[in-house]
Amino acid sequence: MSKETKEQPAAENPEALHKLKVTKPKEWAAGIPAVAAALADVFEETGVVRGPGALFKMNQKGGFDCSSCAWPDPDDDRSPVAEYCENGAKALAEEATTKKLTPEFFAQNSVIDLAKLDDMEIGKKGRIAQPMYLPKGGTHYQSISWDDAFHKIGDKLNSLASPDEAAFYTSGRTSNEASFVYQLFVREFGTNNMPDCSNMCHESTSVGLAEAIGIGKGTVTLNDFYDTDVIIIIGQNPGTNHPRMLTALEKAKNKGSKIIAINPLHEAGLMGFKNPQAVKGIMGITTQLADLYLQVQINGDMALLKAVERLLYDAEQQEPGKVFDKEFIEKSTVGYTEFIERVKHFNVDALCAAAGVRVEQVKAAADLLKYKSKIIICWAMGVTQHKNGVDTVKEIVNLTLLKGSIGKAGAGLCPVRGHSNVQGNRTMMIWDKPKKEQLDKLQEVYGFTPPQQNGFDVVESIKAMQEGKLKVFFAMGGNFLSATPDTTYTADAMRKLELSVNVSTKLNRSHLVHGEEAIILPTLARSDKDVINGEDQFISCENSMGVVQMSKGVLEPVSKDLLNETQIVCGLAKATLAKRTVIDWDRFANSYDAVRDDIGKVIPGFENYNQRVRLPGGFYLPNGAREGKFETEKFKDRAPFTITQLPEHKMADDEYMMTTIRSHDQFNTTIYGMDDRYRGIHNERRVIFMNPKDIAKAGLMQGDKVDLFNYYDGIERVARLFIIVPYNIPERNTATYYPEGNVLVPVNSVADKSNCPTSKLVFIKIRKHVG
Ligand SMILES: Nc1nc2c(c(=O)[nH]1)N[C@H]1C(S)=C(S)[C@@H](COP(=O)(O)OP(=O)(O)OC[C@H]3O[C@@H](n4cnc5c(=O)[nH]c(N)nc54)[C@H](O)[C@@H]3O)O[C@H]1N2
Ligand SMILES: Nc1nc2c(c(=O)[nH]1)N[C@H]1C(S)=C(S)[C@@H](COP(=O)(O)OP(=O)(O)OC[C@H]3O[C@@H](n4cnc5c(=O)[nH]c(N)nc54)[C@H](O)[C@@H]3O)O[C@H]1N2
Ligand SMILES: [Mo]
Repeated sequence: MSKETKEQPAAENPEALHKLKVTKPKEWAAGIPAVAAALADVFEETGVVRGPGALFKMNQKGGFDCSSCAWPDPDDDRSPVAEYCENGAKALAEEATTKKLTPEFFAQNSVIDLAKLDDMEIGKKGRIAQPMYLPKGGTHYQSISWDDAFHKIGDKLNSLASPDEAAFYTSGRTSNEASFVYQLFVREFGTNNMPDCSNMCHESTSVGLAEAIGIGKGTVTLNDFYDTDVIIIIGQNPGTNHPRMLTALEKAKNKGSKIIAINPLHEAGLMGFKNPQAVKGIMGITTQLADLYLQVQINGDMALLKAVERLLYDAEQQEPGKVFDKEFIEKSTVGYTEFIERVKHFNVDALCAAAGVRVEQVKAAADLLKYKSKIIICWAMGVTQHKNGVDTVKEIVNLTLLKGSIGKAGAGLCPVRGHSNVQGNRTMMIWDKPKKEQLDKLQEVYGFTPPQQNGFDVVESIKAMQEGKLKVFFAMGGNFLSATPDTTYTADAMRKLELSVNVSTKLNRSHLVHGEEAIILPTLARSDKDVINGEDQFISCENSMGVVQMSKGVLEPVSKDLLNETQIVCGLAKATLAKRTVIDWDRFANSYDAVRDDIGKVIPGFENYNQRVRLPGGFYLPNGAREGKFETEKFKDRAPFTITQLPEHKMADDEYMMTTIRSHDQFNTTIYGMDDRYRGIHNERRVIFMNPKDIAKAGLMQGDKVDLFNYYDGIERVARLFIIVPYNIPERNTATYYPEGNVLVPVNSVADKSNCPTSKLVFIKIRKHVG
């Protein structure tokens, strides 16, 4: 065998180091450097005319929705020139690039050679400009017509022994319209195998909130932030991942709200903010954000919440009726007596020790909350990506219920979503566990019988690929290989597929680690003009607060050979289902209005969709919990208190907890640059943040090169070549960047009930790197 056929395309970023420079971490976020960094990116990637012009349309009424995160836009007073952030601008630069990947590019670069590049280099190559096909045994992608691509996929799907041998993944950027037709096609084809990025993200939130308050979504609106007394931010880094949230926090602070941050790292964006869009920020004046910073241990959140509950209970005993909202508890909850019986026995000292936070600090937090009930609790991945993620979400609800901090202005639950339409995807039934009434509705409206049994989620899909139960994997966006846990295992699983297909804007590693045959289908990005039959079109998305809004791209697409995602689904549906379909796919492909009409018939809350989506600023979806109505299945209009367990972590002397985090220069697996400015890291991603005492105890030094490893399920997993960076992080806690750390996250290490990989806690050991 020649070397080329023996070697496999690499599953990971190569182990190669750049020239790391470490500076002092920052104590505030945004400001002039942020805007400058963003504009430099846009200019470089897109040319002066394309980028900045498009930026002004971002997040404006009638403009396009930034694809970077799901933070909402202000309902009314949007900044006339700029309602974007540094990272939104970087996201735009990344997709609006004029570089494109021609068939010649693929002829010159083998798949194996492309996989030797690092993730940033792969992504920066340019936009995919035409459908590409990698035949069985092939070394290079070659161009293929849309028609041939659809038929190849359709024929393969039809050759399967069962529709359940295929899985259809979704990343969270897909519009409501495309999501709806996608799930409709997949269900008419005959499977519920619809894993999505949510399974690795806020699934613990969706599961926990559905059980606790009757809806798997948050309850606050943006205006609640301007009418609240205390905002608690747990396991979320808004300065990097939701920068526009800082504007809301600043406004809340100016109106007198207090902020409590709970995080093992001192994140710049939680400490201070210079608003680049206010004169004050341009002058360099910083707003202090967090009034109290609780530097918990990784996964110490549950212990901390319980300690706060116990302190509040004591305060309530001293001043009955002043601390807990007894009226609300009586009227709207169940299980208080049993719950409080446990709280009475909580030991504050032991809980604070388990949380890794000093008792006085926790008392200060309880004091801030004591007489207040306008409390908003925000959270993200630091809460959900844990074995006990669902329980921690429910403990957050418990605290909210004690205080009556839900169902009224200025208060409520605020899980901050990631991808710009991840919440909308689920509303549109992108779900491996659809509810019976949802499936019945499809049957009623379309007349076919949808599959009834649950499908595979992300982790189940990976295992099913390994076991040969899945033969075709189709991804609507995303980068499945690099986003999922256990990179080596997952790559091995993906190589066993007969066909892997990715609908994509840009090249990524999931196109390079492939099944026997592979196809890449290029699509329009959010900022691209979408023209059907000579008319400019718009799509719509749902943000983190349940607002559905239109989004209209403004840039000329880089290639004439791109289809929008809805057209791709319709083309594939026709090629696959042919005469057996009961749906008029051409009607959908030719008109988003037709799709929206159907959404209105199937999905609750979307009545008159076409009319309401055209209102400036869009419309709010119904949300019972927001009005204090808890449509829980078991407890009829009441929210239950949940009794949760405290997680216990036993570590060997040479073991550490490791969490995986995003740098300031990435969007998930898309790497914009090698810096993490706020944390003082420059020009390198293969770093491990460690407490200086741990470094000394282990006989290591700053700058040492190490390998990280663990033995879960009796398998050795090794992440090679990381550089030690001393950092302000609790002892025995460490952090690495995602996706470099993913090799260490075992596929079987998942959250109870939500099956979300425990990306925020794996146990590792550290040894010096040899060689
Ligand atoms: N620019 C940019 N924006 C993004 C993304 C991006 O990659 N880049 N990704 C998008 C997506 S899909 C998502 S889901 C969100 C993610 O947004 P975040 O959840 O903010 O992102 P992470 O970096 O994963 O980690 C969040 C924080 O959790 C802390 N943390 C880690 N472990 C723990 C713990 O055990 N307890 C507590 N309390 N904190 C902990 C980390 O220190 C970090 O500050 O952002 C979205 N927006
Ligand atoms: N260790 C660890 N692992 C994690 C996480 C973590 O914190 N730690 N976070 C998890 C989370 S929260 C998430 S959400 C997942 C993310 O998982 P994914 O959503 O699968 O990953 P992304 O990196 O967001 O996907 C980026 C790719 O999407 C494609 N793309 C971009 N825009 C479009 C578009 O408009 N249409 C189409 N069709 N394609 C497009 C581009 O090709 C790009 O390469 O990763 C998870 N994995
Ligand atoms: Mo996410």
